[in-house]
Amino acid sequence: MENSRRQFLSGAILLGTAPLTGCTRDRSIGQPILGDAGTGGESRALEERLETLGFLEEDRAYGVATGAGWDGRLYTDLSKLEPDQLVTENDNFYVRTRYPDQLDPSAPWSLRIGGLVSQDLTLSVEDVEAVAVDQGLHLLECAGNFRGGGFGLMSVAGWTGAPLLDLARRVTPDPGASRILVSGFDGHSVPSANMHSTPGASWIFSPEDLEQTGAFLATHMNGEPLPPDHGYPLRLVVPGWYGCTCIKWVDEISWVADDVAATSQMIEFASRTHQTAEHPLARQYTPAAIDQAAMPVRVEKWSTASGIAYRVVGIAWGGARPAQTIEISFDEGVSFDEVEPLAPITQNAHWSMWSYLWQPPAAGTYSILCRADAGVAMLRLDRAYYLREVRIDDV
Ligand SMILES: Nc1nc2c(c(=O)[nH]1)N[C@H]1C(S)=C(S)[C@@H](COP(=O)(O)O)O[C@H]1N2
Ligand SMILES: [Mo]
Repeated sequence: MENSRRQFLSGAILLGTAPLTGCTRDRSIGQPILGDAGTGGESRALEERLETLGFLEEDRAYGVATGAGWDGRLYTDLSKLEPDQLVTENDNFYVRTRYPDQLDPSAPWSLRIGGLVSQDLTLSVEDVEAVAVDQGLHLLECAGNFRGGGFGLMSVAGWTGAPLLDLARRVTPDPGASRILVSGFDGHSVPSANMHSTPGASWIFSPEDLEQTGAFLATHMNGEPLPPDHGYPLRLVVPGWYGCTCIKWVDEISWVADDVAATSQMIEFASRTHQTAEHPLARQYTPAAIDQAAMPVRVEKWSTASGIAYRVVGIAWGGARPAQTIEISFDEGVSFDEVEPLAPITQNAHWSMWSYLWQPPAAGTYSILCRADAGVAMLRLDRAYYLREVRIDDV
């Protein structure tokens, strides 16, 4: 580390960036830093942005909804992210499963709260809206996010919603009822061409899961009513957990017994949520939480006084608390160097941005990998899940 740090520092001097004042190792990604070389210093050294390089083997059309039903998709273009533009607009927010053609958006909606309870309760959307509050920015990521799709099954929005646990507790559960099933409409006339075979979108949570994550039933997204494809009129958001738990078109909250069977959705997503097996019982599932993750979102090519330089811009997300450092590797993880945080945020409910000034030693194809500080849970980073490749022709 000492060695690569020195190399980085000499590289920074070569590029004429500002000295890395205040750049100590004990700050968090996303915390404000005085004298951050990622802003003023860089812009002085980097004269003109010549182009933005695409990543290899990523080939989607971004920002357009395609397909229908379960196979309907929209991939968000993450290359456009800026520290002051972290929120994804509604029509650019990723879609996994489009509005069910068997639903009628103008028909009245009812939410049934029942199961093992003394008496069921039915709420209207207006009843939920009456207790919905601003929930802040939260990231959603599909557990099946993948390289070919530019990892674009991931977006951030500002949400309004009602705490799920408060709604569930409007009824009185029976003594044996200790878990909560959230279920959504899942009827599509067109069957899925590929993996999705089992209809029924539902997930079972413990009250503690719902409490700790602050899970809420969303009514609005970025200040607008939920768009049809995003679960209109009610959808679950489980902050910090994979999208497969964030049931759309929610019509039922049900108290269930502790030994209840896992739902087909939980079994279908068992490997993608990193379960050790397709467990038969709901209580055997570990939280479908997103570990600390990080990846580049674009590689910019710049001219400088002394030639060509590259600026890698990336994001960090997931994890229970902000990582202290994010490091980047261009040699299949042999050596790593620390990136510079770009924008201050105070929490890690969504992504934060970083940048890295890069002088590739030679033309060629480079794989880019990231990691966080040792001791942080980062299962997908450990597995090189977010590997991206870039081709450099000019150094
Ligand atoms: N009813 C229903 N809810 C669902 C799904 C579904 O197929 N049906 N897909 C889930 C998955 S896998 C993901 S990643 C998120 C996607 O939410 P979005 O399309 O609003 O981004 O919705 C979840 N909720
Ligand atoms: Mo997903």
